[in-house]
Amino acid sequence: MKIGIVCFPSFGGSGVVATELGTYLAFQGHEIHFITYERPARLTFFHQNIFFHEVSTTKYPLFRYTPYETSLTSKMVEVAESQKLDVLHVHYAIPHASAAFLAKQILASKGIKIPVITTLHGTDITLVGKDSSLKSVIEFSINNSDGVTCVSEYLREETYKHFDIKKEIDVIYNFIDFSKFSKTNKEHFKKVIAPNGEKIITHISNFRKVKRAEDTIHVFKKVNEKIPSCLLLIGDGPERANLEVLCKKIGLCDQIRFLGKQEAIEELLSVSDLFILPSSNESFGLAALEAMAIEVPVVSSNVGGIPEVNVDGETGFLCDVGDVDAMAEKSLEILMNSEKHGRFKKNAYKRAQKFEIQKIVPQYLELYERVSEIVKKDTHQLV
Ligand code: GMT
Repeated sequence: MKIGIVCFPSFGGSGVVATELGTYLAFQGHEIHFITYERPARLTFFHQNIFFHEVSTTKYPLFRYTPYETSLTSKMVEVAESQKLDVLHVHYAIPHASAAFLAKQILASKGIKIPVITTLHGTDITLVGKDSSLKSVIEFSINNSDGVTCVSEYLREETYKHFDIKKEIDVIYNFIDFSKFSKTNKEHFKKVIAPNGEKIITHISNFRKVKRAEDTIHVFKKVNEKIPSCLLLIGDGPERANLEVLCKKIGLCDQIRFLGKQEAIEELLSVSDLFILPSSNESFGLAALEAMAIEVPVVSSNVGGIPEVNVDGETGFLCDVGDVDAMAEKSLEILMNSEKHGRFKKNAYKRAQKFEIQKIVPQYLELYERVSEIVKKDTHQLV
Protein backbone atom coordinates (compact mmCIF):
# COMPACT_ATOMS: atom_id res chain seq x y z
CA MET A 1 0.00 0.00 0.00
CA LYS A 2 0.98 3.64 -0.36
CA ILE A 3 0.47 5.20 3.04
CA GLY A 4 0.68 8.86 4.05
CA ILE A 5 1.60 9.33 7.72
CA VAL A 6 1.04 12.67 9.42
CA CYS A 7 2.53 13.21 12.88
CA PHE A 8 4.46 15.54 15.13
CA PRO A 9 8.13 14.93 14.35
CA SER A 10 9.43 15.58 17.87
CA PHE A 11 10.51 13.08 20.52
CA GLY A 12 6.89 12.86 21.88
CA GLY A 13 5.22 9.46 22.08
CA SER A 14 2.81 9.96 19.17
CA GLY A 15 5.63 10.92 16.80
CA VAL A 16 7.67 7.92 17.93
CA VAL A 17 4.76 5.51 17.37
CA ALA A 18 4.02 7.01 13.92
CA THR A 19 7.67 6.81 12.87
CA GLU A 20 8.16 3.25 14.12
CA LEU A 21 4.93 2.18 12.40
CA GLY A 22 5.95 3.76 9.08
CA THR A 23 9.44 2.30 9.30
CA TYR A 24 8.19 -1.22 9.98
CA LEU A 25 5.65 -1.00 7.13
CA ALA A 26 8.38 0.25 4.77
CA PHE A 27 10.51 -2.77 5.63
CA GLN A 28 7.45 -4.92 4.85
CA GLY A 29 7.40 -3.46 1.32
CA HIS A 30 4.82 -0.69 1.73
CA GLU A 31 5.56 2.81 0.46
CA ILE A 32 5.51 5.34 3.28
CA HIS A 33 5.17 9.10 2.92
CA PHE A 34 5.75 11.09 6.10
CA ILE A 35 4.12 14.52 5.98
CA THR A 36 5.24 16.84 8.75
CA TYR A 37 7.15 20.06 9.47
CA GLU A 38 10.49 18.40 10.20
CA ARG A 39 12.10 15.03 9.58
CA PRO A 40 10.80 12.81 12.43
CA ALA A 41 13.36 12.48 15.25
CA ARG A 42 13.59 8.69 14.99
CA LEU A 43 13.89 8.71 11.18
CA THR A 44 17.66 8.79 11.07
CA PHE A 45 18.37 6.49 8.13
CA PHE A 46 17.65 6.03 4.43
CA HIS A 47 15.20 3.45 3.13
CA GLN A 48 14.04 3.22 -0.46
CA ASN A 49 10.37 2.94 0.60
CA ILE A 50 10.38 5.96 2.92
CA PHE A 51 9.73 9.49 1.69
CA PHE A 52 9.60 12.67 3.69
CA HIS A 53 7.50 15.66 2.63
CA GLU A 54 8.18 18.81 4.61
CA VAL A 55 5.32 21.16 5.37
CA SER A 56 6.62 24.68 5.04
CA THR A 57 4.55 27.57 6.26
CA THR A 58 4.05 31.06 4.93
CA LYS A 59 4.92 34.03 7.08
CA TYR A 60 3.15 37.26 6.19
CA PRO A 61 2.88 40.44 8.31
CA LEU A 62 -0.89 40.12 8.32
CA PHE A 63 -0.72 36.73 9.99
CA ARG A 64 -0.38 37.03 13.72
CA TYR A 65 -0.43 33.22 13.82
CA THR A 66 1.18 31.17 11.05
CA PRO A 67 -1.57 29.11 9.35
CA TYR A 68 0.20 25.72 9.72
CA GLU A 69 -3.01 23.76 9.36
CA THR A 70 -3.70 25.28 5.95
CA SER A 71 -0.18 24.50 4.70
CA LEU A 72 -0.46 20.96 6.10
CA THR A 73 -3.79 20.44 4.32
CA SER A 74 -2.34 21.62 1.00
CA LYS A 75 0.65 19.32 1.45
CA MET A 76 -1.60 16.34 2.19
CA VAL A 77 -3.59 17.07 -0.98
CA GLU A 78 -0.42 17.47 -3.04
CA VAL A 79 1.19 14.27 -1.75
CA ALA A 80 -2.00 12.18 -1.93
CA GLU A 81 -2.54 13.27 -5.53
CA SER A 82 1.03 13.07 -6.83
CA GLN A 83 1.96 9.85 -5.01
CA LYS A 84 -1.44 8.21 -5.49
CA LEU A 85 -1.76 7.39 -1.79
CA ASP A 86 -4.14 4.62 -0.75
CA VAL A 87 -4.65 5.87 2.78
CA LEU A 88 -3.84 8.84 5.05
CA HIS A 89 -3.06 7.94 8.64
CA VAL A 90 -2.93 10.91 11.01
CA HIS A 91 -1.53 10.73 14.53
CA TYR A 92 -2.85 13.10 17.21
CA ALA A 93 -6.22 14.75 16.68
CA ILE A 94 -5.11 18.37 16.55
CA PRO A 95 -4.54 19.77 14.00
CA HIS A 96 -3.97 16.61 11.98
CA ALA A 97 -7.46 15.07 11.92
CA SER A 98 -9.25 18.29 10.99
CA ALA A 99 -6.64 19.10 8.32
CA ALA A 100 -7.11 15.57 6.95
CA PHE A 101 -10.88 16.07 6.78
CA LEU A 102 -10.43 19.18 4.65
CA ALA A 103 -7.78 17.46 2.50
CA LYS A 104 -10.22 14.61 1.90
CA GLN A 105 -12.90 17.04 0.73
CA ILE A 106 -10.49 18.84 -1.61
CA LEU A 107 -9.34 15.51 -3.04
CA ALA A 108 -12.96 14.41 -3.47
CA SER A 109 -13.63 17.56 -5.52
CA LYS A 110 -10.88 16.32 -7.84
CA GLY A 111 -12.45 12.88 -8.08
CA ILE A 112 -9.96 11.23 -5.69
CA LYS A 113 -11.25 9.09 -2.83
CA ILE A 114 -8.93 8.51 0.11
CA PRO A 115 -9.69 7.02 3.52
CA VAL A 116 -8.50 8.86 6.61
CA ILE A 117 -7.50 6.99 9.76
CA THR A 118 -7.06 8.97 12.97
CA THR A 119 -5.06 7.59 15.89
CA LEU A 120 -5.70 9.30 19.21
CA HIS A 121 -2.70 9.26 21.53
CA GLY A 122 -3.69 10.79 24.83
CA THR A 123 -3.24 14.44 25.53
CA ASP A 124 -5.20 15.25 22.36
CA ILE A 125 -8.21 13.88 24.30
CA THR A 126 -7.36 14.06 27.99
CA LEU A 127 -5.73 17.51 28.19
CA VAL A 128 -5.81 19.65 25.08
CA GLY A 129 -8.98 17.99 23.80
CA LYS A 130 -11.02 19.14 26.78
CA ASP A 131 -10.30 22.78 25.99
CA SER A 132 -13.56 24.32 24.83
CA SER A 133 -11.76 26.25 22.09
CA LEU A 134 -10.89 22.96 20.36
CA LYS A 135 -13.57 20.49 21.43
CA SER A 136 -16.10 20.83 18.59
CA VAL A 137 -13.42 20.52 15.89
CA ILE A 138 -11.93 17.43 17.54
CA GLU A 139 -15.34 15.82 17.91
CA PHE A 140 -16.23 16.55 14.29
CA SER A 141 -12.86 15.31 13.00
CA ILE A 142 -13.15 12.05 14.92
CA ASN A 143 -16.71 11.46 13.72
CA ASN A 144 -15.67 12.15 10.15
CA SER A 145 -12.58 9.96 10.07
CA ASP A 146 -13.06 6.69 8.21
CA GLY A 147 -11.28 4.76 10.94
CA VAL A 148 -10.41 5.81 14.51
CA THR A 149 -8.01 4.08 16.86
CA CYS A 150 -6.95 4.65 20.47
CA VAL A 151 -3.73 3.38 22.01
CA SER A 152 -5.49 1.88 25.07
CA GLU A 153 -8.90 0.83 26.38
CA TYR A 154 -8.65 3.68 28.86
CA LEU A 155 -8.27 6.23 26.08
CA ARG A 156 -11.21 4.78 24.16
CA GLU A 157 -13.41 5.13 27.25
CA GLU A 158 -12.22 8.70 27.85
CA THR A 159 -12.94 9.62 24.24
CA TYR A 160 -16.49 8.28 24.47
CA LYS A 161 -16.95 9.95 27.87
CA HIS A 162 -15.85 13.44 26.88
CA PHE A 163 -17.02 13.69 23.28
CA ASP A 164 -20.22 12.85 21.45
CA ILE A 165 -18.71 10.11 19.30
CA LYS A 166 -20.82 8.28 16.77
CA LYS A 167 -17.96 6.20 15.40
CA GLU A 168 -16.70 2.78 16.39
CA ILE A 169 -13.23 3.20 17.91
CA ASP A 170 -10.70 0.37 17.63
CA VAL A 171 -8.08 -0.10 20.33
CA ILE A 172 -4.70 -0.79 18.77
CA TYR A 173 -2.06 -0.81 21.46
CA ASN A 174 1.32 0.81 21.08
CA PHE A 175 4.05 -1.65 20.21
CA ILE A 176 7.71 -2.42 20.58
CA ASP A 177 10.24 -3.49 17.99
CA PHE A 178 12.52 -6.02 19.70
CA SER A 179 14.99 -5.84 16.83
CA LYS A 180 15.74 -2.31 18.11
CA PHE A 181 14.78 -2.60 21.75
CA SER A 182 16.63 -5.44 23.36
CA LYS A 183 19.11 -5.62 26.19
CA THR A 184 22.71 -5.16 25.14
CA ASN A 185 25.83 -5.67 27.19
CA LYS A 186 26.97 -2.21 28.26
CA GLU A 187 28.97 -3.16 31.35
CA HIS A 188 31.77 -0.71 30.48
CA PHE A 189 29.20 2.07 30.31
CA LYS A 190 27.63 0.97 33.60
CA LYS A 191 31.04 1.17 35.27
CA VAL A 192 31.37 4.80 34.19
CA ILE A 193 27.96 5.80 35.49
CA ALA A 194 27.97 3.66 38.61
CA PRO A 195 31.65 2.90 39.39
CA ASN A 196 30.87 1.47 42.83
CA GLY A 197 28.00 -0.74 41.77
CA GLU A 198 25.32 1.84 42.58
CA LYS A 199 21.79 0.98 41.41
CA ILE A 200 20.79 2.94 38.32
CA ILE A 201 17.30 4.41 38.28
CA THR A 202 15.99 5.96 35.07
CA HIS A 203 13.20 8.29 34.02
CA ILE A 204 12.52 9.29 30.41
CA SER A 205 9.98 11.90 29.40
CA ASN A 206 9.37 15.22 27.75
CA PHE A 207 9.41 16.88 31.19
CA ARG A 208 5.98 18.37 30.85
CA LYS A 209 3.99 18.94 34.06
CA VAL A 210 1.85 15.85 33.36
CA LYS A 211 4.97 13.66 33.76
CA ARG A 212 5.55 14.75 37.40
CA ALA A 213 9.29 14.22 36.94
CA GLU A 214 9.85 15.99 40.29
CA ASP A 215 8.25 12.95 41.96
CA THR A 216 11.00 10.82 40.42
CA ILE A 217 13.57 13.01 42.18
CA HIS A 218 11.74 12.73 45.52
CA VAL A 219 11.48 8.95 45.13
CA PHE A 220 15.16 8.77 44.22
CA LYS A 221 16.13 10.80 47.30
CA LYS A 222 14.38 8.28 49.55
CA VAL A 223 15.87 5.28 47.73
CA ASN A 224 19.34 6.81 47.83
CA GLU A 225 19.07 7.22 51.61
CA LYS A 226 18.85 3.43 51.90
CA ILE A 227 21.00 2.13 49.02
CA PRO A 228 23.75 3.79 46.97
CA SER A 229 22.17 4.74 43.66
CA CYS A 230 22.15 7.26 40.86
CA LEU A 231 19.37 8.73 38.73
CA LEU A 232 19.42 9.25 34.97
CA LEU A 233 16.95 11.84 33.71
CA ILE A 234 16.58 11.51 29.96
CA GLY A 235 14.69 13.93 27.74
CA ASP A 236 14.00 17.62 27.81
CA GLY A 237 11.08 19.96 28.22
CA PRO A 238 9.50 22.86 30.07
CA GLU A 239 10.05 21.53 33.61
CA ARG A 240 13.76 20.78 33.24
CA ALA A 241 14.97 24.07 34.75
CA ASN A 242 12.76 23.55 37.83
CA LEU A 243 14.08 20.01 38.20
CA GLU A 244 17.67 21.21 38.12
CA VAL A 245 16.85 23.74 40.86
CA LEU A 246 15.24 20.94 42.90
CA CYS A 247 18.35 18.75 42.58
CA LYS A 248 20.53 21.60 43.86
CA LYS A 249 18.11 22.31 46.71
CA ILE A 250 18.19 18.73 47.97
CA GLY A 251 21.95 18.48 47.41
CA LEU A 252 21.89 15.54 45.01
CA CYS A 253 23.48 17.09 41.92
CA ASP A 254 26.29 14.53 41.91
CA GLN A 255 23.95 11.56 41.89
CA ILE A 256 21.45 12.90 39.35
CA ARG A 257 22.48 13.24 35.72
CA PHE A 258 20.45 15.20 33.19
CA LEU A 259 21.25 13.57 29.86
CA GLY A 260 18.90 15.61 27.65
CA LYS A 261 17.36 14.14 24.51
CA GLN A 262 19.00 10.87 23.57
CA GLU A 263 18.69 8.60 20.59
CA ALA A 264 20.27 5.42 21.98
CA ILE A 265 17.57 4.94 24.62
CA GLU A 266 18.01 1.16 24.50
CA GLU A 267 21.66 1.47 25.56
CA LEU A 268 20.76 3.64 28.54
CA LEU A 269 17.96 1.29 29.52
CA SER A 270 20.35 -1.65 29.22
CA VAL A 271 22.30 -0.35 32.21
CA SER A 272 19.19 0.59 34.22
CA ASP A 273 17.92 -1.34 37.23
CA LEU A 274 14.57 0.41 37.61
CA PHE A 275 12.34 2.78 35.63
CA ILE A 276 10.10 5.37 37.29
CA LEU A 277 7.00 6.79 35.59
CA PRO A 278 5.02 8.90 38.08
CA SER A 279 2.77 10.72 35.53
CA SER A 280 -0.50 12.31 36.60
CA ASN A 281 -1.96 10.92 33.41
CA GLU A 282 -0.74 8.63 30.68
CA SER A 283 -2.89 7.08 27.99
CA PHE A 284 -0.44 4.23 27.50
CA GLY A 285 3.09 4.91 28.75
CA LEU A 286 5.30 3.99 25.82
CA ALA A 287 8.43 4.82 27.83
CA ALA A 288 7.43 2.14 30.37
CA LEU A 289 6.99 -0.43 27.60
CA GLU A 290 10.41 0.44 26.16
CA ALA A 291 11.95 -0.08 29.60
CA MET A 292 10.14 -3.41 30.08
CA ALA A 293 11.34 -4.66 26.68
CA ILE A 294 14.86 -4.20 28.02
CA GLU A 295 14.05 -6.10 31.20
CA VAL A 296 13.74 -3.06 33.41
CA PRO A 297 10.95 -3.26 36.05
CA VAL A 298 8.72 -0.18 36.35
CA VAL A 299 7.41 1.66 39.38
CA SER A 300 4.65 3.91 38.09
CA SER A 301 1.48 5.72 38.95
CA ASN A 302 -1.74 3.75 38.55
CA VAL A 303 -3.58 6.11 36.20
CA GLY A 304 -4.89 6.05 32.65
CA GLY A 305 -3.66 3.24 30.45
CA ILE A 306 -0.56 2.47 32.53
CA PRO A 307 -2.16 -0.57 34.27
CA GLU A 308 -2.78 -2.05 30.79
CA VAL A 309 1.01 -2.10 30.36
CA ASN A 310 2.66 -2.36 33.79
CA VAL A 311 1.22 -5.18 35.92
CA ASP A 312 1.20 -4.48 39.66
CA GLY A 313 3.32 -6.97 41.62
CA GLU A 314 4.58 -8.67 38.46
CA THR A 315 6.42 -6.31 36.14
CA GLY A 316 6.76 -3.57 38.74
CA PHE A 317 4.37 -1.70 41.02
CA LEU A 318 1.52 0.76 40.61
CA CYS A 319 1.08 3.53 43.18
CA ASP A 320 -1.28 6.48 43.60
CA VAL A 321 -0.27 9.66 41.81
CA GLY A 322 2.02 11.74 44.03
CA ASP A 323 2.52 9.01 46.63
CA VAL A 324 6.31 9.25 46.58
CA ASP A 325 6.61 7.33 49.87
CA ALA A 326 4.88 4.29 48.35
CA MET A 327 6.90 4.61 45.15
CA ALA A 328 10.15 4.71 47.13
CA GLU A 329 9.07 1.76 49.28
CA LYS A 330 8.18 -0.30 46.19
CA SER A 331 11.40 0.68 44.45
CA LEU A 332 13.40 -0.52 47.45
CA GLU A 333 11.36 -3.73 47.58
CA ILE A 334 12.58 -4.50 44.07
CA LEU A 335 16.14 -3.19 44.33
CA MET A 336 16.99 -4.74 47.71
CA ASN A 337 15.87 -8.25 46.84
CA SER A 338 17.89 -9.73 44.01
CA GLU A 339 15.59 -12.76 43.60
CA LYS A 340 12.55 -10.46 43.24
CA HIS A 341 14.46 -8.08 40.99
CA GLY A 342 15.40 -10.95 38.68
CA ARG A 343 11.82 -12.22 38.60
CA PHE A 344 10.38 -8.79 37.84
CA LYS A 345 12.93 -8.29 35.07
CA LYS A 346 11.86 -11.54 33.40
CA ASN A 347 8.16 -10.72 33.85
CA ALA A 348 8.67 -7.24 32.39
CA TYR A 349 10.29 -8.71 29.29
CA LYS A 350 7.57 -11.33 28.93
CA ARG A 351 4.82 -8.74 29.31
CA ALA A 352 6.48 -6.50 26.69
CA GLN A 353 6.31 -9.39 24.23
CA LYS A 354 2.52 -9.03 24.20
CA PHE A 355 3.09 -5.69 22.48
CA GLU A 356 5.58 -6.99 19.94
CA ILE A 357 5.44 -5.01 16.69
CA GLN A 358 4.71 -8.15 14.62
CA LYS A 359 1.53 -8.71 16.64
CA ILE A 360 0.25 -5.12 16.57
CA VAL A 361 1.04 -3.62 13.17
CA PRO A 362 -1.07 -6.17 11.21
CA GLN A 363 -4.05 -4.69 13.08
CA TYR A 364 -3.35 -1.32 11.43
CA LEU A 365 -2.98 -2.96 8.01
CA GLU A 366 -6.25 -4.81 8.50
CA LEU A 367 -7.92 -1.49 9.38
CA TYR A 368 -6.41 0.27 6.33
CA GLU A 369 -7.79 -2.47 4.07
CA ARG A 370 -11.17 -2.55 5.77
CA VAL A 371 -11.80 1.20 5.53
CA SER A 372 -10.38 1.37 1.99
CA GLU A 373 -13.03 -1.13 0.87
CA ILE A 374 -15.79 0.88 2.54
CA VAL A 375 -14.60 4.20 1.11
CA LYS A 376 -14.26 2.74 -2.40
CA LYS A 377 -17.90 1.63 -2.31
CA ASP A 378 -19.17 4.89 -0.80
CA THR A 379 -20.60 7.01 -3.60
CA HIS A 380 -21.26 9.97 -1.29
CA GLN A 381 -17.62 10.77 -0.80
CA LEU A 382 -17.18 12.57 -4.10
CA VAL A 383 -18.42 16.16 -3.89
O1 GMT B 1 2.91 13.16 26.66
C1 GMT B 1 3.67 12.61 25.89
O2 GMT B 1 4.55 11.84 26.24
C2 GMT B 1 3.55 12.86 24.45
C3 GMT B 1 2.29 12.29 23.94
C4 GMT B 1 2.28 12.45 22.45
O3 GMT B 1 1.19 12.46 21.95
O4 GMT B 1 3.26 12.60 21.79
O5 GMT B 1 2.21 10.94 24.42
C5 GMT B 1 0.99 10.30 24.42
O6 GMT B 1 1.12 9.33 23.39
C6 GMT B 1 2.02 8.25 23.67
C7 GMT B 1 2.08 7.35 22.45
O7 GMT B 1 0.83 6.83 22.13
C8 GMT B 1 1.55 7.50 24.93
O8 GMT B 1 2.44 6.43 25.21
C9 GMT B 1 1.55 8.49 26.10
O9 GMT B 1 1.02 7.81 27.23
C10 GMT B 1 0.66 9.68 25.78
N1 GMT B 1 0.85 10.70 26.83
C11 GMT B 1 -0.11 11.01 27.68
O10 GMT B 1 -1.22 10.50 27.67
C12 GMT B 1 0.25 12.02 28.71
